[in-house]
Amino acid sequence: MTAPLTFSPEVRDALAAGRPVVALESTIITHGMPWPQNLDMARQVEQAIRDNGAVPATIAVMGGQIHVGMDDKALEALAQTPPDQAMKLSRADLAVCLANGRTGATTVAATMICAHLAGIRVFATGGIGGVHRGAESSFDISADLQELAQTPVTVVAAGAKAILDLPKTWEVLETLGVPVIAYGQDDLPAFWSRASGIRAPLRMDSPDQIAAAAAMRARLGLNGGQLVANPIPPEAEIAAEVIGPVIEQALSEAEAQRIAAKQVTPFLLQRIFELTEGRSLHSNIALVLNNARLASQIAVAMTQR
Ligand code: PSU
Repeated sequence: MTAPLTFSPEVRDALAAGRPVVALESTIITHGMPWPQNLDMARQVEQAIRDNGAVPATIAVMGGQIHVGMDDKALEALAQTPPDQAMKLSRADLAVCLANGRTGATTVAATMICAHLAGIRVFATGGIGGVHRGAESSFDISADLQELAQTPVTVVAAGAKAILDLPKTWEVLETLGVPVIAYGQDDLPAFWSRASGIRAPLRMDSPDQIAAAAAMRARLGLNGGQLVANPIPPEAEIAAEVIGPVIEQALSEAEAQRIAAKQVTPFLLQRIFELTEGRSLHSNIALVLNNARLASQIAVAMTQR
């Protein structure tokens, strides 16, 4: 019995030939960004990966299959799917979605599982999920953290999303034994902003070093992945003093409206988009593209080892 994987011809050929492939998630398309900017982002990210010498593999669940690599028609259909018609899939519900033949968008956690099943070692996204603010009473902690602890995929993100409790998120990752690697700076990035004021536990400055560390984890038999925290490009960042009060406002609205569980992150991202008149989305797209470029370079370095 093998996993229900359907590869695009391009991804299948690249994997068979040992060429670099970068996985991409689909929740960012269905739940993270509005139409039509989501489709535009998905296309641009795939192009950025090609421009950097790798093959993009966008992952989503449709018709009882995990699709690894999607053609433009499928990508457009997914981008047009309303959030309430696509399941937001994590480890807990991936099998249910497949068994019931429903459409599902993969979060960081589910994309890591699917990438690993497909033999893909690198994955680019925007920002991982983490410990939500107020988690001491809500217990809301993203399954992305646990997945990083158990599935051997290198995830390139601009840190965790700044709507979260970042210090607690880094503490949990440390407890889980996940290497958190700031790329090219000492500070951990904070999604829309380059600096968080929190020093990263690890720092690396080249894709080769990151590829070498992944290979060494495998040699040591260590489970789990690595998180590469790549700061947003300077020209696209929103200063922490500017985005901070906006995040606070969105959070208090979420609380007043009793938004909970899987709805929290999409609600906050949408409200911050409205409150910044689109600026947060522009930054989000810029950081995803930046992560796609670095992930491609890491994938290339991995195949050259
Ligand atoms: N990066 C973005 N936007 C997003 C996400 C990542 O720039 O919407 C998605 C990822 O799929 C991640 C999810 O796994 O947000 C986190 O959701 P939650 O906080 O509910 O675990």
